Amino acid sequence: MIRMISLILGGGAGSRLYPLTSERSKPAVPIAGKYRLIDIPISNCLNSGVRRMFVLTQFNSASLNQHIKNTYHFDMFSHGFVDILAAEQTPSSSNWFQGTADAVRQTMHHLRAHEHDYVLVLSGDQLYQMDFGVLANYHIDQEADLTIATIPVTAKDAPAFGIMKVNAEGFIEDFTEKPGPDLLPDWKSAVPQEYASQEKHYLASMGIYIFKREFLAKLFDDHPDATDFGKEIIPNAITGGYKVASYAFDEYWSDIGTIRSFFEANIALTDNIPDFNLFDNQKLVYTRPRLLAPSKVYGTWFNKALIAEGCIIHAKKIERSVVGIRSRIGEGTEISEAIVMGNDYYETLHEMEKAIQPMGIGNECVIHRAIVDKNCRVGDNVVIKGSPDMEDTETETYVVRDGIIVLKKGVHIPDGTVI
Ligand code: ADQ
Ligand code: ADP
Repeated sequence: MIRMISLILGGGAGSRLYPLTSERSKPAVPIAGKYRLIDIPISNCLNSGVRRMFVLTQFNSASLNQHIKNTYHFDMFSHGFVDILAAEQTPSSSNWFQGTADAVRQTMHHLRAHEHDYVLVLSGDQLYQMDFGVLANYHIDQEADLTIATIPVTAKDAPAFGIMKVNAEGFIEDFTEKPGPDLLPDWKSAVPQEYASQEKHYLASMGIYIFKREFLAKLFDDHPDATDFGKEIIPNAITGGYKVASYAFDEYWSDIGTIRSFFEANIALTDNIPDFNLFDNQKLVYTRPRLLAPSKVYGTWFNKALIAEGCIIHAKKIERSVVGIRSRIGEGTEISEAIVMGNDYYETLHEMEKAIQPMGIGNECVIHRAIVDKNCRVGDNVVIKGSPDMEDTETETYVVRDGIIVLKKGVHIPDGTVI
């Protein structure tokens, strides 16, 4: 029995997922039609037998609280919990989490009440399935002070990650956080052939760390000003001569912390055999049970689509798209390469008649390369077509990032609008 507590880093101040995070904290962002980002690391923990989790977030939103409270119940014998710890100050206050390590440092006193030997630190914005029991056993076998999960990446991707050099025994000898492209050639590693053939020559940190309990406390004591794991704590641990091991992960793993990566990871779920498997009996992805009716469809042509529960769909065509819970889509509408997040509730017929536009997507619309956040009211004959050559921009109702149009939560898009 490995006594381990996990800390899930739920998001910093600068929000790369804006505008999806303008009204909710990052862990509450909906993904894959019916889940929320936080369900991914929590499910990985539960599937690995880790039942004690803290979610560290800059602010605590009502939807995150409700989701956690209504989803994760533990019986009295399991000693399990998912607790949200929020830095509830303003961005100018010094108590706001200053970085990933600072968030963990400020949380340490909550851990004391719980027996544990290891602390598992996870990011809240990644899509992957990992057995943390295997990771912990590797950490123990290596007799490491700290173990970092790693994966090979290409030169194009490397500048977004912590990159390391690993010796033959599996220990990290050198580490640099987000190296500039000119420094990169020095950081190439010998990687297995399967990765070399994909030009993945750089060993990247996945931002998944397991620390010996006392070692983490010692690092915080020795470096009282350090606020970030990648920039300060990890390089310090290595130069300090401690045993920092690399755990080579070789399954699917994707960062979903930007609009583009979030969009691509969602759309990739519609592949014939997606890299991330939502249909696995052993590795369930947990979320809130909602008791929604089955989706109703009228004459729609579907290809590669993920359709959540409770939808009423009259559309003409839905292709390579994710359609979230309680979506309502009108006649003649064509949706491709898009994420429609759905609605938080149903409107009554009376409410629909009184509204400027009922919630959902109207008739004869075209939606392509777009994300429609929850509760939007899109009129008839609306065209929303993103394309890679569009400039980043923001209006009152939408944001464009990397050629993807993101409608803000709950906005009204009048009949005939073309974006
Ligand atoms: P990044 O993901 O760029 O790199 P960072 O922005 O620090 O690092 O975020 C790590 C995780 O912590 C994310 O889930 C983020 O939302 C969350 N987070 C950030 N600041 C936080 C705060 N103040 N409070 C709570 N949560 C916060 C890191 C490592 C790299 C590694 C990549 C892998 O630093 O070395 O390669 O992760 O994705
Ligand atoms: P889900 O997990 O199904 O997405 P949530 O509970 O997170 O649902 O979100 C539903 C949100 O919608 C809640 O904040 C709830 O208060 C809100 N809501 C429910 N019914 C109505 C309604 N009739 N009008 C306005 N808001 C509603």
